This record gives sequence, C-alpha cells and structure tokens, in this order.
Amino acid sequence: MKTVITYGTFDLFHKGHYNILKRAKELGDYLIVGVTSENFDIDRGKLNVKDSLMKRIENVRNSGFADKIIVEEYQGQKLRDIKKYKVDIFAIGSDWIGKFDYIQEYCKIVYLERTKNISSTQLRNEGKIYKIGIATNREDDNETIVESKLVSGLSCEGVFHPDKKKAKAFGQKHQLDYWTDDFDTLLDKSDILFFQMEPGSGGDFKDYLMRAIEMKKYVIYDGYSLEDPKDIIALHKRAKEKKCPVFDNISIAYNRQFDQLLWYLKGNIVGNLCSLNINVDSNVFENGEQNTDKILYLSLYVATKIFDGRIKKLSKFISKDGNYYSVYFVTDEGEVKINIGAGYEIESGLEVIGETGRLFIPDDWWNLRYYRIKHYNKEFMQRYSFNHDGNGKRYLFMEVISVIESGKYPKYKVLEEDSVKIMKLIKKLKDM
Ligand code: C2G
Repeated sequence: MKTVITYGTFDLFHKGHYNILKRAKELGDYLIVGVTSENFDIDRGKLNVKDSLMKRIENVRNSGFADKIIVEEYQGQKLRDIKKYKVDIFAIGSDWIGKFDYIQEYCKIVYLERTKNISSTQLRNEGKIYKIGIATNREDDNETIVESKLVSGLSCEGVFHPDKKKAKAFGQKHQLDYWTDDFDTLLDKSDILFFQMEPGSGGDFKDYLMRAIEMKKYVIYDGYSLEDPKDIIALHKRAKEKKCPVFDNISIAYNRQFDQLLWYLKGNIVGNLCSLNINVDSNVFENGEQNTDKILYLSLYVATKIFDGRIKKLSKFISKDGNYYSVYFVTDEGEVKINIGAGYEIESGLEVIGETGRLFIPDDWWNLRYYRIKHYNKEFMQRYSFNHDGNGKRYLFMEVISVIESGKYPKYKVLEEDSVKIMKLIKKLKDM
C-alpha cells in the first residue's frame, strides 16, 4: 500500500485545493492530509486566515479524497508524521519547489502543478479572493509573489511588462496565470495593482498609475518612483475622488513590530533621543539592486518617523567615485546620519542613541526581524525577535485587504504627507 501525505491551510476552500487533493490521492492508495492549526499559521507568519480549523477540516473531508486528516501544529512536524505513518510520497504544490528538500532523505517528494486562475473558480462566495496584478519593468520580483501567498484571500495572478519577452519570462518563472505587454489586460483582470517600476523607465509609468486609479483599482506603488512631489499630490487627490486608496510600498511601515518600536521610543525606553545612525550596504539590498533613491526614500521615512520635527542643517556628502552617499540633518529631537555605500563595506544596521540607552537593529534593519535595547545602567539587554522570513510585504497586503473590506480610507501608515515630505527632501538633496 502506498501512503501519500500533503499539507495546507485550505482556507476559503477553492478549486486549487480540490485539485491538489485529487492529484495527491491519485499518487497512491491512502491519503493523509495535514491541516494547519491556527497557532501554527500564526507561527509561520501566514496572515488573514478566515475559516476556523473545524471548517477547514470539514472542507477537506467533504472533498472525499482524504483517508485520514491530521492537524499540523508545529514546525518540524512533517518529518515526525512521515516516519510515524510510514509515508511513501510527500505531495505539495509546485509553488513550494525547493522549500522542502530536507524531506528527500525520508520519502519521495512530488510537486503537483498549481491550479491557475483560482479566484474565478472559487467554490464558495463568502470571503472573496482578491486578484493582484503586477506591473513591472524589472527582471525579477524580490519575493513579492511569495509574500502574497502568505496572505490568505489573495491571489497573485498575472504580470504586465512593456517588453513581451520579459513579461513571459517573469510570468513563467513565477508560475503566474498569465503575462501580457498590454496594460489594459492587467487592469481588466486585477483588483489590486502592484507597481514595481523604476523611475525614468519610460513616460508611460505615470499614465499607467492614473489609468489604474480611473478604473478604481487599489494601487500599491513606490512613492520615490514619482520623482516630483506634485505628482504624488495629484495621484492622491484623484484616488480620494475615486474613493480608491493608493498605498506606498514601504514594507516596514506596515510591520506591526515597527509600530511597537516607535511606541517604545516615544515612551522614552532609551530616554530622550539624541542620535540616529542608519547604515545601508546597498549591495545587500534587494539582490544587489543599486538604487540610491529607493534606499534613501526608505531611510528617510524611518528617520522622519523616529525624529519628528522641522529639518535643519540638511547636508550631503558623495565620495569621489560616487559609491558612498551620506546625508546629515538635525531636528528638534536630535541628529540623523544616513550612510549608503555601494562597494564600500559598511555594515547595515540602524542605531538609536538615547540619554539612558541604545536601540539597535542589526543587518537588514528594513526587514525588522530582530532588535535589541541596552540600558546603560543595566547589565542585561532586552531582545525582541520576530519569526518571519521574507521582506514583510505580507503586512502591506494585509493592510490593503483590511482597507478594502472595511471600506475605510486609510488614516495612518504612509500618508500622502509622508511621501510628499520625503520626496521634497530628496529633491532638495539632489539640487545641492
Ligand atoms: N495550491 C494549488 N493551487 C493554488 C493554490 C494552492 O495547487 N492555486 C496548493 C498549494 O500549493 C498547497 C495546497 O494547495 O500544496 C494548500 O495550499 P494552502 O492552503 O495555501 O496552504 P500552504 O500555505 O501552501 O501550506 O504546512 C503547510 C504547507 O506547507 C502548505
């Protein structure tokens, strides 16, 4: 007898789930299905799961393919189950290729092709699945698609790239349902548009953004990609008239741990603030992509959230070879220094120095996975770590869904004023 095992959350049960269970069952004689517990989903950073565990189990049972249903409760349980039930085949969707290689030693792994276009083949109507379309002129995705899969109720379906061949390469690489060089196709097929287009990438970019808003799509875009603050104001104005918010793609802003950190600092956890040092080794930033504007935009967002107040003594320094870029300014609350180095081995990190202590986020601080606080008069350090891989886009997606479902225009996170303030600063720095 051949035993097959597969796992999943199976939230808002749809055709993709049905198909994977059917195909998994066809691989052997006895199918075990592991359904994730609520706590395990929280633990692995899966957000927005709508159905209760009981309901998800019931839906798996109703499919008629499972011979046994178990609950997956912790990281590492898969190996225990495989041994315990003498499993021959571990089956999982092709979106997980490579993630479970460690299982190979214990049983065969079969990747089953993902079902395309699930949002239109949803089996139930309650709990809509929102379709994301990506508009890009980049070659790669930097994990946005992976992150969207960690938010239940979202489906990243297609990509638009002005270059047809690149659209195809991108779509195929990420197993999307479709790819196109026709922007209207993307508009037609998406509820949420995710723009990852670099500035100066052709005059059409602004036009694409505006067209998306005219069509009342929810838009996620990079504030820095609209180089003129006036364009940001115009974009927000039209979005408000259309009652369809735009979201600035600064992941850290939507990360709840960043809120917590800000509250700690405002609550004087390290006393009155005095200095903020931000370092970015731009070689490690998003797969070596070097874009000073982008890094500066993110750094300035964080700096202006930590240090409120009017900005004085703004200055910049650029090394002779142009690879080291540094910005300095002072506010009523303290001084800020931002260092961005490409090819210079500066160590990424963010440090807030206060009167009574120091808060430090090492390495890729923009992903905020860990920080520590040292009080000058205490031996020990307070450490905070958060269990999520990836670049934190899932928190942004979560925010978009909650705004769509509550019907309320977002009143916090990256506001129009934030984007405009930062772009004005960047413009000033450029003119120096
Ligand atoms: N799936 C699919 N086609 C889709 C959506 C999902 O084939 N359009 C597959 C997934 O690849 C997975 C299964 O359906 O194999 C369950 O998907 P989810 O409920 O989203 O669960 P997931 O987060 O993929 O969890 O331990 C849990 C597992 O690691 C998988």
